[in-house]
Amino acid sequence: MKDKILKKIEQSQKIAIFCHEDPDWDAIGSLLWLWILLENMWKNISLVAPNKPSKIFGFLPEIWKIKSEFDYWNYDLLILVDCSELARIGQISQWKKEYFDKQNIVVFDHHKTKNQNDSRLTIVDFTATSCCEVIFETIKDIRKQYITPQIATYFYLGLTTDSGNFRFDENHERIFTNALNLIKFGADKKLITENLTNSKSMETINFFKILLERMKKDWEILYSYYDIDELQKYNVDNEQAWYWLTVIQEIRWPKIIMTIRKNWNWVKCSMRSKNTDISKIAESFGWGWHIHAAGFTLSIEKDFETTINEVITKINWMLK
Ligand SMILES: [Mn+2]
Repeated sequence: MKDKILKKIEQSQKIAIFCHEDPDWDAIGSLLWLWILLENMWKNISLVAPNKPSKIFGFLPEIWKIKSEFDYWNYDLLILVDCSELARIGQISQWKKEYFDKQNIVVFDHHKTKNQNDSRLTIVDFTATSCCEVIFETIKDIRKQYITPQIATYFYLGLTTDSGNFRFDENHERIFTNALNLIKFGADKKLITENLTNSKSMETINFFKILLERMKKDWEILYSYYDIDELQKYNVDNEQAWYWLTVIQEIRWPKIIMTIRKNWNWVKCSMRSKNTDISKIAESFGWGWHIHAAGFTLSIEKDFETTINEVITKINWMLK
């Protein structure tokens, strides 16, 4: 399959690459490495993220190449990274479902999905910590020559962030072997540490303070919430607001920590856990992902507060 997929990419001339909504580091790394590689092959490439990437990616020289619009032209190939389902690329796929039915689609992913589409060429390994790891393992033996230091840096980006800086309960031997190999390929670890870990803006910390003040404990769950309309006031975006979740993960007791975010008539819940399989909880809401990082979206029936209470009660009940 690896060789078949790589040949398909090599034989295509006009290619569009998509990642999921609210792109994270892994999604951005998975998009940009392909751009660097394919542009070197003189191909015609479009990079698409359903919404504008966060300011935190600003230090990456190629970030401006990622667009939030798609032209629906004739492409030889579409590639999905860090997601397998078209629903994850949001409005772009929902407006013109029939367009996507007719396209050749390749998928690189590490999320558990219910609706596997067999007509696509897919490499989905949900035991992998990141999509960057999936792509790196796909090419490292059979297309070694593709991995430039810049590309190795992008892979390292996905590897380190999706593993919570090598803290999560993953396959340690696999992830450290991949990290070491990426360093050998020239990955710039210093660039990533300086711009990713030690680079929070004061606005990010001020918003973090708001989320701390709202933080609530309900039996096994520790959570906080915000309305995306508030972000503008604090001059932060969703990815910066995410900082809350990374810090709170360091508290010992809760089984689950959760960020609850209101977007118009929708509530998006992102969960993290240490020893509890939360992918099953997310599945019960019709979504999924990983054992220790999962999420789901649901519509608001009454109001934001009622929805929060219903979600927390349901999850606590499932934990019993
Ligand atoms: Mn990922």
